[in-house]
Amino acid sequence: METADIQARDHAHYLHPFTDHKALGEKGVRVIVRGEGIYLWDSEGKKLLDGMSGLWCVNTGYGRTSIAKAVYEQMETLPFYNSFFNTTNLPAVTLAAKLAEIAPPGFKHVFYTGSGSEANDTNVRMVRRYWDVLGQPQRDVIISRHNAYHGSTMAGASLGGMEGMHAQGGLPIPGIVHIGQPDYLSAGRGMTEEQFGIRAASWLETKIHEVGADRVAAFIGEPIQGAGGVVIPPSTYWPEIQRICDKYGILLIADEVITGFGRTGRMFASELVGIRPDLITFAKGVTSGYVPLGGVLVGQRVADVLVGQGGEFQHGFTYSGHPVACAAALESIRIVQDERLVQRVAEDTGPYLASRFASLDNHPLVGFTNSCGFVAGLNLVRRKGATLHQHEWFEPEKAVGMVCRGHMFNNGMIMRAVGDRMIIAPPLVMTRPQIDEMVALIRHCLDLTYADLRERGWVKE
Ligand code: PXG
Repeated sequence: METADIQARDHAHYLHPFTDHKALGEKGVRVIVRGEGIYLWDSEGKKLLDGMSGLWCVNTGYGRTSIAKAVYEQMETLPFYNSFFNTTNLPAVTLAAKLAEIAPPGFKHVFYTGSGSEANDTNVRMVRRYWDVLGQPQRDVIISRHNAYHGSTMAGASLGGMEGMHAQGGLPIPGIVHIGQPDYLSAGRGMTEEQFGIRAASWLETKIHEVGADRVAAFIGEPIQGAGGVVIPPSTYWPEIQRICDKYGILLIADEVITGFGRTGRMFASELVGIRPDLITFAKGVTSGYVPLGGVLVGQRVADVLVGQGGEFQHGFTYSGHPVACAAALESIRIVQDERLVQRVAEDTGPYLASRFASLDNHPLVGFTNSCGFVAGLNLVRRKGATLHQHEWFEPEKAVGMVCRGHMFNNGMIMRAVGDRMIIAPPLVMTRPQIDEMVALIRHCLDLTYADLRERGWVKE
């Protein structure tokens, strides 16, 4: 089929996620047809370097025959059976034991879902069930953060702090409240990063008092915010959050849908930022995105109540513990372990990416760069000031990030724009020479963006 035909069919029938359907129809959709390693090809034969791992998920890279084989063989043997009525299946059990082995200490149980959103819905139901069983049903409020992303189901979108999502469909649902995000760039003026970390964590304690300490069930957060623009909190933030959760006895949920399975140079980022969560949300990288799978890792404290005290938790999905998805996960995790991808990101390619990415700091359009393992971001700046908080940023209406993203894509580089912050989360298999190639490509596209913005008269020299 010709690209134009595919585009016409797409527009006629396919409603895309988070998309202005009318506007996309006018532009024409891009068609991705093939992937290998860290590269993709579109229907016109154009090669693209995928700096976003699909959508933060293709951690082991494209074209893994062994995952395809594992999936094929499982489909032949047993394509599906449910886990509801006193039944289980081999891949689901094997994966559960594997997850218990690689999870932080104290995590022995898993509840499977089909996605990260469903996993966060599960969290809402599970923490409320936990407090019910303990005889404290009034503890039903979950505290989250503005600009968080926790999915797009009713509960996922409610936990998330995206204003645009809340505005459509009467969200958040009752019992979910939000505090500010630990974003030093937008809220840390006049403080050191460390001071700001403590300040941002103190908003949790303030909110607990506002809600009433005996009403708060849990706090949820991404160790590093992903969709919100790779917001890497100050090192003081998470330990202080942990201290506050402990002080009031509230459950801590780490949403590791993006940060799980090696992205930050640890198997789970909770270990990196110094927290001991009670529940961990996962999805995406668990299967390297080859087949949908998500779930909740359940720590000792919650398991003791849910499992230890008995009674039915009336929750689950047809595809909870899907044998094919679990087979894909087992093979993806095997690759991560056998190829020592987590260690590589921690000790070799992660630090290399950090230093190469930081070299973009001297570009006239770059006001700030930072990274953690295999996530990184840079902020486009209108005019640089002497310090971070003296930079002049672009007016949001100009959507300069989107202009930059266009130049990136047209020149074979996939980088995501969140406002005027350009972010990457490359496959964990990316090598040093590929990092050089990527950073050179990003610099070239920044040059093109700069020239474009100068022509429009949007940059100050
Ligand atoms: N939690 C986090 C932290 C996520 O990043 C979800 C939950 C939901 O997972 P599912 O599988 O239901 O999509 C996510 C998903 C973006 C983008 O624009 C990020 C996600 C999804 C779609 C777009 O960066 N993350």
